[in-house]
Amino acid sequence: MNRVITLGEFIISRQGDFPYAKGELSSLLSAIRLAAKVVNREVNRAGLSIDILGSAHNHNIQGEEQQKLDVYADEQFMASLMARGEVCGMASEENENFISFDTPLARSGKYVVLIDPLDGSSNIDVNVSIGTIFSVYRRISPIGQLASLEDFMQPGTEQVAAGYIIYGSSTMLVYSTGYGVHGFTLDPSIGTFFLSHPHIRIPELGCIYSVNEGNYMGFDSPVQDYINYCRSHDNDHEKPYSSRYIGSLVADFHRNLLKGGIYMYPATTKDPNGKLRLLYECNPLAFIAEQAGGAASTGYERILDINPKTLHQRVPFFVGSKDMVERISSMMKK
Ligand code: AHM
Ligand code: MG
Repeated sequence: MNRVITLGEFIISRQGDFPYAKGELSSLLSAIRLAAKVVNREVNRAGLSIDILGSAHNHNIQGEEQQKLDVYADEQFMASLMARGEVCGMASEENENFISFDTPLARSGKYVVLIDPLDGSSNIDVNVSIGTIFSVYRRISPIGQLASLEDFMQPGTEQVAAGYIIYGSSTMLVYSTGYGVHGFTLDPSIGTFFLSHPHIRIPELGCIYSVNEGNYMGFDSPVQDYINYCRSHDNDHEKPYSSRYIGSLVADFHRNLLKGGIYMYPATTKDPNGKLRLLYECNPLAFIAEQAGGAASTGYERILDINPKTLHQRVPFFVGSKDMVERISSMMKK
């Protein structure tokens, strides 16, 4: 009998990819899977529960208003990761500093996790898809000690795993451990993720561009030129590309990953480093994009090569189909 493989079965079947890991990475991914299901339950009933909808009346380190679900998701992922003992610390978009898990079990953990627990959360109240983005690194500090800043400040090339969960019309978990990209869809009736999108490959050339065009006047002229190229009949598609921008990074990225396209959050005169965070948003999605045959760049350098300077560093971000990212990068370098 043919049965679709579950995420749990898939993770176990791939343990051989990491002979050094002895199952710890599998356990870590299982912790993320569990927290994703808990967060998914709350996201799905967000409109029903006055306890969970709306603002938490706090601001995160970037001065942005936190939604109650941001805080809830952050706590769920942290609790789930802490319980397993594979992870010695976590850094989150929601917290100013990284958190070392100070238990004997966690001190012996080999990994750190960086996470945007609920990206696009300003969309929660209007029922638009949102997501979780995560990234896993091997620690640099000695096992047995508390996690230290250097564990979190590694270039994206050092990621051992990265992925995202999209809470959309269906909920999916998409991840890579450096051996291709695989997508799993949650069957909510039994609470199990099933392999629905094995070996995802992004088309090398797409015809979708995703950018907040309200910022057009503040973009550098090569970015404006590229947008005009996308809109013109004289592009490689010989008709205007489609403009699609949800304003929810995971949803925009996911669509472009499957259909082919480019997501852009460039520098603007107001925000010279763009809006998105290198460690929580750009690196994990760049890792997924490259693993699927795509590319990710600031326009001047490969995202994964950047040596981070601060935990909450922002960078301009162009990600998606390889030919499209290469085209805008070559226009910016001229
Ligand atoms: P967040 O991490 O505070 O949710 O912000 C990130 C979000 C992305 O999901 C989205 O692509 C972008 O911000 C939208 O920004 P803008 O409204 O400036 O277009
Ligand atoms: Mg975010």
